[in-house]
Amino acid sequence: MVSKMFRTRSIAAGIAVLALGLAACGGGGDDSGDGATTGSSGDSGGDAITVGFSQVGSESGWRAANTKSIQDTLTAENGFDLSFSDAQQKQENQIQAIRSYIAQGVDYIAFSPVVESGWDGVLEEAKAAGIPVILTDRAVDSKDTSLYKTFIGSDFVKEGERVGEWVSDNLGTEPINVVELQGTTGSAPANDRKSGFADAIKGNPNVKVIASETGNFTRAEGKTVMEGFLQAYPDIDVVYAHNDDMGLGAIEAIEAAGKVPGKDIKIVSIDGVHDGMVALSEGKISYIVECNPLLGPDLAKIIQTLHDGGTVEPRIVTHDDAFDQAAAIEALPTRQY
Ligand code: GYE
Repeated sequence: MVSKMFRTRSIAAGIAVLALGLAACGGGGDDSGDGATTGSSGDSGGDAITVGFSQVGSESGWRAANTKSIQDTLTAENGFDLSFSDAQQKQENQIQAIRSYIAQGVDYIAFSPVVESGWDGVLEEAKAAGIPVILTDRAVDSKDTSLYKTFIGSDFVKEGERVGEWVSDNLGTEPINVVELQGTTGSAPANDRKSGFADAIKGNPNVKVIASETGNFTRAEGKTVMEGFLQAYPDIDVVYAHNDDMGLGAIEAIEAAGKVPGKDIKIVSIDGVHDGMVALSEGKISYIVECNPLLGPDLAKIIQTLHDGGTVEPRIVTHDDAFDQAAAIEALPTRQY
């Protein structure tokens, strides 16, 4: 269990001070939060480390797994007093939450920025208050990197590239029309997954992206955008969805239009959440590059390291796998999310 919880390989290299007293994390059991807008894991004794966490929202299966990982790890049992808030995909809600954590005087602030731009002001306020900030999952474009201690999360450009390479190698042996379902406009994963994919296919003239629109990382919007694509373009061969949920929405739209996902139109996506992996195992999705949402244990280690006076690398990249149908069938029984 413990080794699973700490499966992120690169973390060992990223953290200067190791051997942290977190072996018992994963005992979990604290289910404060559960979707509430704000919540604290409550009384955890005088010397608990107080952490304010501002989450993006609850837009996807990935996000649900990420929230659970954070809430299950930053528990009173593990020495933390967590205040958790859900910004419902709105930057102004995140800024407000961060300001309230500053006002409360928490020991640490962590957040997953919904978009990349527009954070300098509030990050400067946190810095002036002497509260270290940790970015989890998504990046900010602030030039002043002293505004945060580290950014832990996946390499989204690489994820897009891996999907693009797979499409180019496996489907681009003949001319194909691709439609792209982008993530939330202005978010790091949408920007990076788009550019990574575009880079990977640019050497193959067979692969053409004929339309690209945001589905905001949700199943419902992925479905609606795909319905529009199906009406506008009679000759779609491949859907590139920036996350599984939008791919699953696209499946619904394709089936409603009387076509067979995985045969008439192939789908490739990113995340590797349970429902996506099931669709992959059934052949409805053709390929998934994983994005690991289980950042809670690493976040706990980072905070504990800083708290003990240690230093952390400014960028910690998590490890992601990739799956085709056979790999999904094999992986599904033991997946944690
Ligand atoms: O891929 C998507 C979620 O930021 C990596 O956000 C995360 C993305 C994830 O909504 O499903």
